[in-house]
Amino acid sequence: MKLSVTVSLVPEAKGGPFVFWNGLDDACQLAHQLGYHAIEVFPPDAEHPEIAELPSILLRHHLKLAAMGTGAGWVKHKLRLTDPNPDTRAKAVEFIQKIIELAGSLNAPAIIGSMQGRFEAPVTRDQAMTWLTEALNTLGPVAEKYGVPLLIEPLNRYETNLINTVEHGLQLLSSLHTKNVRLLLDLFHMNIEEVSIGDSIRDAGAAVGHIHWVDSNRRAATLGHLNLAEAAKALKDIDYKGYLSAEVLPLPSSYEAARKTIESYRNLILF
Ligand code: LER
Ligand code: MN
Repeated sequence: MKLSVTVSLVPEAKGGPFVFWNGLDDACQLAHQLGYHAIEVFPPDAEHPEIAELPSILLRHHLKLAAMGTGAGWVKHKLRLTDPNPDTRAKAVEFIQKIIELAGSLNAPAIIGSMQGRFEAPVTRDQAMTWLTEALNTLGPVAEKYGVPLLIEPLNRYETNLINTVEHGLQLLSSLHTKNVRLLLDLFHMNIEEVSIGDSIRDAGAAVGHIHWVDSNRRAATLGHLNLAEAAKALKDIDYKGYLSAEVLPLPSSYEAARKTIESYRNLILF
């Protein structure tokens, strides 16, 4: 398993669970110094000027891109894949497609979390799931051209009423034409929604494409009350080889959150 840390370039997401907020160079410098293999970037959109420098900044700091988030499509631009308005849905697909292409050109997958949206009457769950399925069937093959999967993240019930659990995620994956979509499992959301984090990871098995390595209170691993040893064992049981990414609050500071995560990785994963 490899270790990644999150960087937000989106001021509107302030207060969100991202470790670094002071630009890509600052984040990469600290990430490399602490021993991370990669960063996960949350950009405002694919055309953001700082993003143009991402390849050279990664090279300079000997880091890879682990994944790229698409959540700014919702937070900043109010786009969602299950919006009742067809124009908004089309713009949401286009927004995500550009991030898939950008991340894909750096061999990394894009993440669909909050962009899955939520349904409200008169839209039914079936209707929203049809729209989500159509979008994933369009976007999965785009990622495939770059040899990377597309990631869909189950979120807790306060953030979506569509994909909340591994079970929902696996049902969704089995209903798709594309076979290029994998699950992003976020321990914070799993702690709220799953019966057993370890068993759910084992159920997901080869469908796991990425992990948000975070504690129960969304602070860095070991700063909450999750049984991280159980999660680590389950990831070893399924022979997971992907990234554990610290999508955590910058508490007590960005540096400490990043350092605590490295410590948990050394004690639980490399152990
Ligand atoms: C949101 O709660 C989250 O976990 C992010 O990874 C999704 O965009
Ligand atoms: Mn997450």
